[in-house]
Amino acid sequence: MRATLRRLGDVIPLPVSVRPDPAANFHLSPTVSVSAAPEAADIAEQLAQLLRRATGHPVPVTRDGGSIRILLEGYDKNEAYRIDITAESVTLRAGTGSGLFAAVQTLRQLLPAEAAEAAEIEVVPGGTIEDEPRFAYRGAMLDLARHFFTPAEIRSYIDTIAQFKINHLHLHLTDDQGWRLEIPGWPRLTEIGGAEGTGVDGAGGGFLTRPEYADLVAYAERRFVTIVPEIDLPGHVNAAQVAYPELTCDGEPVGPRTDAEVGYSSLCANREETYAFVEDVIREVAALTPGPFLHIGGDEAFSTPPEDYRTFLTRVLPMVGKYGKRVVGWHEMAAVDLPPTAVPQYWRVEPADDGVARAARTGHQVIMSPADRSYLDMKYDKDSPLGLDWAGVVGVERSYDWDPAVRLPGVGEESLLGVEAPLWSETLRSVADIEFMALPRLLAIAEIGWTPRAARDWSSFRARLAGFGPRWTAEGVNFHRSPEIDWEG
Ligand code: NGO
Repeated sequence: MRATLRRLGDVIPLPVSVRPDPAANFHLSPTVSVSAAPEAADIAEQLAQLLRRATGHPVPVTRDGGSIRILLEGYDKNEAYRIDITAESVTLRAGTGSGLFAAVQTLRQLLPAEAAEAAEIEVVPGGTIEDEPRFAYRGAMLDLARHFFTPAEIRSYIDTIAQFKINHLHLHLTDDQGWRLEIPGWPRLTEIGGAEGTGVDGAGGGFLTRPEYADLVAYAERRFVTIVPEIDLPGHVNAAQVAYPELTCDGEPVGPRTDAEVGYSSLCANREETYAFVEDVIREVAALTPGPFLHIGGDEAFSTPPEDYRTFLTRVLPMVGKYGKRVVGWHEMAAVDLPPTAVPQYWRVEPADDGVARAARTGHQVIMSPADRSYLDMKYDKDSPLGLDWAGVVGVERSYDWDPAVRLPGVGEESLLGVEAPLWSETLRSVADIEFMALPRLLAIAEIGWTPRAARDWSSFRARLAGFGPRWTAEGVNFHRSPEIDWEG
């Protein structure tokens, strides 16, 4: 690999302010060390591990006096941080753990990719970075229903997204093909809905036990990622109805499905059994989830008559609040009057009068995930071996060159909670497949969510992205070598 000194601004997402000082490069000597107060000790250890891997040096962690210092002070704004790099020291400063974690992710990108490179360049570029996010919510979504990914595979995706300051992982846990989270009192959901062969084309199978889910939440929390669980209702419920035929309107059994059709299944809005089931599920998922959000789906309920859809949501939306969570739902949910804190997630390609702008006018915050820009499961081009193309093909420039605050009339900057990049798994089977679809487009969505609009520019992004080629190659990451990028190395 060709070793080149990184420039201070070679970071994705691009920081708000970058002031290089080439006379002040910091030397990664064998005695490099990290210090932090006890409250930031875990972040210090995470940084030390990155440094050990990047340099091969021992990198001890101490309470104070390290050549790299982590200070929990100043910048009381959530996730804001500052990094000062001089010839003598590196200082990371933030008023919150999330800010310090963000600072570590920035510094990580300025380190050599591996020890062999470190032996050649030996320095981190000097200067000062000051930074804070544009949006509070920067999300990625993984579909566990169409293809189940194991806890280890999900952890790997958490590691990937956290590097780019994505701070929410939305898990699509249930759909027509499978049910992927254990729910007390409803064992057949996962015994049947998580059995071998429950996935598109019968691939895979599996589900998360409650301890496994709790471990994932904790793993994500250590990386300042909040898990957002989704139980898709009232449509996309065939797996639940296979397990419990009493959840259909006529009580007749239905067969398992491994095709990728949508819109054929629905819970029955006029049966009390429906609400007993939904309340059990929402209560259990809320109890397992420390984060503030619970996603109830609401999309593509084509076989739920509109009146029943309203009846259903009017009963179910308050349940989420009752168990202490803020409800998120796909934009179809905005057809009904929403509780004040409810968050519609917009995934449409063409604007339509679907209530999202009306919700924004009445003070609701919106998550933007337009499929033609932010869906990581769309093909890159017509020859992509994986992915779908119903929203068109989405190359890297297309995923980067749009702005969420002007996407939908009536939904401006102040109405946005943030952006999310969903990854649906109809065509995916492995971590290598996830990486291939997410990298590099996830970085485009990450930068849209973090960097101020005025500072963003495709040619700058394209040039910074090129530098990840050698890094990902060294790490064995299966990224898509998009022809729009002049990959280095
Ligand atoms: C749609 C649909 C999903 C599909 C996905 C594939 C939403 C919100 N519902 O997005 O069921 O898996 O497209 O791209």
